Amino acid sequence: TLLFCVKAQYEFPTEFEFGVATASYQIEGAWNDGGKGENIWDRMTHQRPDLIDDGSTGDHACLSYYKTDEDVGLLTDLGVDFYRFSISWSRILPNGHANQINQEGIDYYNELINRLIAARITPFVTMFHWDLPQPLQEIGGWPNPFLADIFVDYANILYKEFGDRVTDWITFNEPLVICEQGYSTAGKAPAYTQDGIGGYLCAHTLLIAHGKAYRLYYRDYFEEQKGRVGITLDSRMYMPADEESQEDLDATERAFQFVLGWYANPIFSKEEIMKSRIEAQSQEEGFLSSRLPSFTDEEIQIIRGSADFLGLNHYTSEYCTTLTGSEDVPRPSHSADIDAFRYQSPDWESSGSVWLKVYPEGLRKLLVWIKQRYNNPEIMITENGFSDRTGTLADCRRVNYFNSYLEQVLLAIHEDEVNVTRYAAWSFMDNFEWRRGYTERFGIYYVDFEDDDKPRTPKMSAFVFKNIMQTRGID
Ligand code: PNW
Repeated sequence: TLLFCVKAQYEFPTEFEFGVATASYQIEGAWNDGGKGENIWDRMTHQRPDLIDDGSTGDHACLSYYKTDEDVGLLTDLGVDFYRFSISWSRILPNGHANQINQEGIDYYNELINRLIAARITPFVTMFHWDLPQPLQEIGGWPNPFLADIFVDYANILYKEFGDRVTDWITFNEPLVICEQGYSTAGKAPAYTQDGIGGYLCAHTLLIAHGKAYRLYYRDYFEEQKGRVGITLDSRMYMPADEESQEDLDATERAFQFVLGWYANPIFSKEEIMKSRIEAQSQEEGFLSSRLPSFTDEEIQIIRGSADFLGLNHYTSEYCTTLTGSEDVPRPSHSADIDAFRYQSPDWESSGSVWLKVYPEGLRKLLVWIKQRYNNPEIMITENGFSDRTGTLADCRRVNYFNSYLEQVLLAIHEDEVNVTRYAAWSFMDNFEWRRGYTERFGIYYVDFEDDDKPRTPKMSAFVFKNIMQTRGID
């Protein structure tokens, strides 16, 4: 593959910060060590290896639980401003509840946080990146509204234990994936298939949990800790198949509203377009009330405005048009509620993941869309990255991906005046890619999973990323 020679005309502002991202279950390993309890990914990978492409588990993953020193050393070499990682709920609270705190888990994250700070790297902490304690699944998982308060108890412990040094918090990573894939389409643990119902109940609890965790911070911690709390949402850029077609424009709008708007509207705006559509669909389907639960006035007040920044995970884009009717869309379902046909251009470069096609301009367009629709919030790009299946160290295609997407970030900052302040590459290192196991690699460091010690080696993209951070430009 040839390297494009991109020389961007703009530079990243001095305050703009760079980092890399990971998630606990994807890298830590030590699944039953250090007093950790079982979570839903432990359970699913152990009981249903058929659901994982290579039948693998995150039991050992990158062994990051044992490599705090080494990993912070690599981050120091790389020269990142921050490190985005997630905390394993079951490592802190083995049974999910706050009655039993696992001190070894607290010690592990204290060590990581302290070493990061000593290396002048800001810890950027996600409270929940999909690894729900199994006992909380046994009581229904996120569709159970009581999980909101159980989550807030967990968040409280994190603020109390780590908040003197951690000032940048993300409550949830990608509620859309947690709810849609976890409870509706079986794409992620716990792999339930209550499409059109489970996902909406899950989202209802998550939004309340997020809002309450945010309010708790400002009630009990902000004065002393002076930090900020946000949420990370994932979205593709949605574009009309034909810009002249009102039907395609409407389909695009519905896709945005049901993916990004589902979570962003209650927090960042007052729009509530999903309500009327799901109400109407539900009625047609013979339900006695809407499949979308509604919030009380009090809950609306808690959720509205409950984020200091919008974390954005973005990888790829899609065109939208109307369904022809011949597609096999089940009812009820989130897809039928959206009522749009979404597809990717065959001209876009492919990757190691079927869903990930390269369209760099999509990132700039999405940033502008968010700026316009949500009143110019502070946006932190909390994930963006490219997969392959080989793990080659000469990862030119990943280098091209970062160069071209980051160039679009520069254009968004300088030409569109979008308030984007951080960028995190997904991922720091190759890791357990959920249902794809170890078959797809996103790392800028290669991990040899065949070797029991899981050694890391920088890929070309690590050197290029380091250069971008140092020079503040793309060359
Ligand atoms: C992210 N999309 O999810 C997850 O946060 C990571 O844990 C994961 O390893 C990474 O993707 C790579 O798969 C995504 O809509 C959610 O295109 C949504 C999208 C992509 C990735």
